[in-house]
Amino acid sequence: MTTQAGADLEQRGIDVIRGLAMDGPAAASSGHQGTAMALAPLAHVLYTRVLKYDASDPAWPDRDRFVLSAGHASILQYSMLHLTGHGLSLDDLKQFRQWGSETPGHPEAHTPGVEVTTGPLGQGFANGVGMAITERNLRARFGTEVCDHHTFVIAGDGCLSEGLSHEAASMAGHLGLGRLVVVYDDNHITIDGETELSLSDDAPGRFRAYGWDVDEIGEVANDLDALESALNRAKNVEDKPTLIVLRSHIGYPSPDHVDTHQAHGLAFSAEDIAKTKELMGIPATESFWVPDAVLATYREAGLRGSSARSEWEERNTEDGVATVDTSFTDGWAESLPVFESGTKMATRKASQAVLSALAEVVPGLIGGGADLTGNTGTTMADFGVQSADNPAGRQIYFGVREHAMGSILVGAAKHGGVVPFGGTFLVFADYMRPALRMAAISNANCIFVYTHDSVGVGEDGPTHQPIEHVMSLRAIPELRVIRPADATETAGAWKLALEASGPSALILSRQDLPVIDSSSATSVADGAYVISDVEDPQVILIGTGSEVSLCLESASALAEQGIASRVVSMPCWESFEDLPLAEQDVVLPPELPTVSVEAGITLGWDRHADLAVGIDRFGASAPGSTVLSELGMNVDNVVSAVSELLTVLDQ
Ligand SMILES: Cc1ncc(C[n+]2csc(CCOP(=O)(O)OP(=O)(O)O)c2C)c(N)n1
Ligand SMILES: [Mg+2]
Repeated sequence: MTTQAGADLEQRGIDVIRGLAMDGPAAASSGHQGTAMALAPLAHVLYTRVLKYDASDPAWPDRDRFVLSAGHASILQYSMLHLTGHGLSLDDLKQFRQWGSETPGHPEAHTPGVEVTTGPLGQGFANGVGMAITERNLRARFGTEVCDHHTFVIAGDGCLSEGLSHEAASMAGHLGLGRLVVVYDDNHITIDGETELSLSDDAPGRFRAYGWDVDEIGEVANDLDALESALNRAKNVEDKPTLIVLRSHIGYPSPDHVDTHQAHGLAFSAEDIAKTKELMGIPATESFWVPDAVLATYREAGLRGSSARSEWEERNTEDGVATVDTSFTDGWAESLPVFESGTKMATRKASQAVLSALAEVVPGLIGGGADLTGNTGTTMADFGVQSADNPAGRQIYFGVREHAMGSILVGAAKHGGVVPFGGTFLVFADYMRPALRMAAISNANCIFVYTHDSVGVGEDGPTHQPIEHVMSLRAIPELRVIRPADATETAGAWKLALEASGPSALILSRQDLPVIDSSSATSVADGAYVISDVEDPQVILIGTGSEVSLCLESASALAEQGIASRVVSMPCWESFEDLPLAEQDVVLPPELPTVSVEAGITLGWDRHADLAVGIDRFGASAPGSTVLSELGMNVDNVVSAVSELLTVLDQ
């Protein structure tokens, strides 16, 4: 039973959160108080009555996951992390949105207690689906002794409007994904104004049709017990995800701005803030007011999971080290396959062979394709298909949902305990680009498998032939883009992706490529290496992927003309550029002219090459080898480009 004094203290806590929700944005002269204020009771209930966590160890693997998909309301999450003792100080709150602070504008995964980086609407929703898939999968495979928790998401009108949430909701419904609880903050307001300007979905009906459990709890945004019972009921739904539809009032209890779109993000004036605080009965002109009694109750709540955590640790660690590694087994890299030189194999096929060889020894690998599973070599034949009936299945059929696949991988990676991968055609990386960016920003260890990597795709034509894609992926900071030259380098690419931190994109061919004598799996980690050399090279040909063998052929043709050339395979710009300059110079001595050859746009190649041979137009429908050759990916064209460059340099 909650006593009156207890109830008063809880209400005071909520007032404090609402005060902080106004003070943070006011101090920064930017930020979003409206939803943070309205949802203060929900956050209070989550952190004091529902979530399983131990603030003294925000990384405890078996904690409940909480995702603020409506990331603009970050001040709400920061306030809770401060109050519950996750390590954010009151000074951190005062530094809201300032350079170098732990309280950036939108939640970033590096802040302790923030599970995923959110802000682009819909991402957190889909990340939550990825987390819930992962939790259920690990629970089914390793038991509740190891993994036994829930995923909670707060999503707003914006999140539910984005196509991404539709994809992810459809997938979660299909999978009967229990223990995923999404609270829909149904406040009828977005930035432009009332939702009726642009949105008239029947969201509950839509989610029911997706196969969700839907609970329309209505006008209870300030009713702590109603919120608690809805969350606890939803938490116990094991066979479906739950959408709790909560009618809230943005900006509540501001006397002037409640239910207005101005409450969303227009900073309240000092007067607005004072009036609102007065109404709540807290010091009207004191900023960042947190009385000791309030702090003490939240700090106590912050330890609510501490005994569960220590029991978990007793079961699952020895001398502080985890006894079960759900991701890797010792010596896994010894299982990487070796490919016979002289044979021919598409790198997508080689990638499938690598995945098949690693699946047993890298138990963390879970994933599949977006309805192109066989085509992209992302089959895990012997490990079961993920479904409501078989949550232990490691093969995930993502369906034709590239964007959700990307964000689910990010959620899975940030959940931890798995190494998620997902495949589609390279050209469709565009459909999931926002997720790639989020993977990179949040350093998520996921592997994106992109096949059919050039106009070599052939007959499907220009809509299916990537042109600008490889370079545009390289433009994303912190994303490792690896385009192996052959099967051997493909094994090296997987090793690099699995050992490195952060996301990797593997760029693989549809067409067969020769397995090159001198290619090296280990050198992939260096990003670029000399794959064929001569005594005194006059020029260096730099190739990636399928164009490395073209460079080798071109080097032979150049030799016949008396031009001595070195060939460098450059599977990964990012790794190469991480090498000290002196080591880069050994591969590409600055005094030697360089020509790059890549079946994609030339934009950007001036970084490493004096002349770029590439394809700066859309492709065409014809057999792949024809399109490649017609668009300049042939020995004659490379040889004449080199001759031209050497002539110019001679003048
Ligand atoms: C993908 C994306 N598009 C646009 C925005 C800019 N934006 C931030 S919040 C918001 C809409 C807010 O509506 P809602 O989700 O209902 O949040 P509320 O105003 O109710 O807090 C928009 C458009 C964004 N963050 N992400
Ligand atoms: Mg809204």
